[in-house]
Amino acid sequence: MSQLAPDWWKSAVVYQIYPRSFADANGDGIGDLQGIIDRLDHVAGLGVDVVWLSPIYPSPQADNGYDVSDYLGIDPIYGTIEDFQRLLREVHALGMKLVMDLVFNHTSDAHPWFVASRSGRDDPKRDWYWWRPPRDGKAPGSPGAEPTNWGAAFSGPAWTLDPRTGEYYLGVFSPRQPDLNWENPQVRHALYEVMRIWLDRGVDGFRLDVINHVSKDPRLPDGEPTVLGGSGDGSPWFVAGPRIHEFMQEMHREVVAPRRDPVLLIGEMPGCTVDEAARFTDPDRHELDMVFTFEHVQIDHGATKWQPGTFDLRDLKASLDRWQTTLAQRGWNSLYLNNHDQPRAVSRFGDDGRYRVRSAKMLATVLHLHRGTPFVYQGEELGMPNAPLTRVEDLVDVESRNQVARELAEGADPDEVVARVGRFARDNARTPMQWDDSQHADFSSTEPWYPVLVEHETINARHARADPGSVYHHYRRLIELRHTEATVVHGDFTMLLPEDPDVYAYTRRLRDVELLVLGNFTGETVAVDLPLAAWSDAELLIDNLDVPDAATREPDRLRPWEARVLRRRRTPE
Ligand code: TEU
Ligand code: CA
Repeated sequence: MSQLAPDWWKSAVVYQIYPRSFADANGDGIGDLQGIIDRLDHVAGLGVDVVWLSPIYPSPQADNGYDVSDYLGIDPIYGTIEDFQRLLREVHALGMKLVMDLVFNHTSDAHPWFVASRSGRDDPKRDWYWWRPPRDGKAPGSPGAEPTNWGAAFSGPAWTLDPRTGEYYLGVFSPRQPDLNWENPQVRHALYEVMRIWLDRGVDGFRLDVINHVSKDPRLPDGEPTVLGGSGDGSPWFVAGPRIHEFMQEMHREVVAPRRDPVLLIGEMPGCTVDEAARFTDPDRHELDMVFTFEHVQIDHGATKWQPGTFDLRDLKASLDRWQTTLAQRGWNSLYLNNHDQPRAVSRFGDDGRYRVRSAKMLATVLHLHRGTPFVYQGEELGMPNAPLTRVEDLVDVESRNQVARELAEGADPDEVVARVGRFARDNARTPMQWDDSQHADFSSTEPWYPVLVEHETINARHARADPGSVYHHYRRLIELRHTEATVVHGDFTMLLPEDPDVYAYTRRLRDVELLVLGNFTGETVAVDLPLAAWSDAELLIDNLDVPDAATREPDRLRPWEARVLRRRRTPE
């Protein structure tokens, strides 16, 4: 029997490493496993419990590794399997766990499985992917011959003609990422074997990339035409498709149930509703432990992420409250505002200018005191801001690059397109980690694959760790609070002031302890419309004011970007 409680992850904090941009030890300008090993003290110093590695498998890098050509290998740009085993030993020696990122909705088009599948209609692996003849007997390649009208996430049609066999294959993200056919049990069992092998190598769990996309409606119906015209929205036919829960329960039964130790399963689920998440994370259903949701990171999008939208704190509160409330009794939340696919939160929701440090701490405080497992994305603990995306060539990610190309082909103005697409471009969060104020921020000894932010001269890990008032040490204190105050992990959640456009306020309660969490999401001093007199004898657990401002703190007003967590004991009702 394992010493670990099955739900050990409820009091854990996860740190996400995007290996390409973390640390380059061999001087080729690209992050690698030895670089991670060299910097693990930075990660462990936060007190995090789990390290999640974005993909490090062999890949043509069409989507920076989310296009896998060998699920069991290590891409030479990151190192060798021996480097990986060393990294795993170091992570475990520091008392942390390691979670791998499995991309099971699709492989790379260079994966041997797909190479075989496309070689001929009679190949034994033909049915490992989604192949269909041209629609309605049309000539292959003729307009409208694609089997459905679906668009791909990274632009263009979701179906690609393979001239050799005159049939189309499905890639809901891109032609370089053909979707695996989970209707085929051979595919599912091959993937479960990949999981078993990584578990036998000693890893502690998996982040499952777009795992709610793996069950498609086999009828493959057309989607409603999207705002972009032409292509249809196929997502109703593959987001949480007809067999998704059957597949997740089978995965759990085949891979997790037989293991002695718990296996952490985090499902990334674009488009997942809170009711679906309740089903995926209900422990009695034996599917997943938690899901990565997208609802709260789409509230400031327009009709799409490429159309201008506005941020309203009330929308963020409504979304997070919905997820906290629905999953309160059964299921579990992941908590994040940053990752490799999102702009930097301090630029998006905070102030990356005058109040960068304070607003980064406020965002972290408000997020980490929710009920759920917090995720810290590399650089977030330094308060790293967005990248300066001012030229077309600054947008190198496949998603943003394709969007810009499509709009320029339609005659759009380059400066306008770059400014608008750059707002939510994934490139924002993929600038190299900033270790010190030297030329390449000590990320690499040579020109990095992507430019280091000029701010690295003042925003870097060396400065942060030496400064008790840094964002880094604030994250360390928040993580310590999660490990010491049971109310943070197990307390209930009550949103306050849902209609207040400036202040985020909620309570957490467990038996006789009550926490009040306050965050000012503006650059102005604001009144808190709550009966705070009742909290006058409460203990200040954590805040983000520097000493002078703290000395003049006002009980019922919050300074610009101020965060405040109070704790009091109360007689349970
Ligand atoms: O992302 C899933 C996904 O849908 C996001 O790409 C999202 O659509 C967009 O980027 C943010 O709005 C996962 C990985 O995290 C991402 O890096 C991969 O590109 C994608 O799947 C395909 O594997
Ligand atoms: Ca390297």
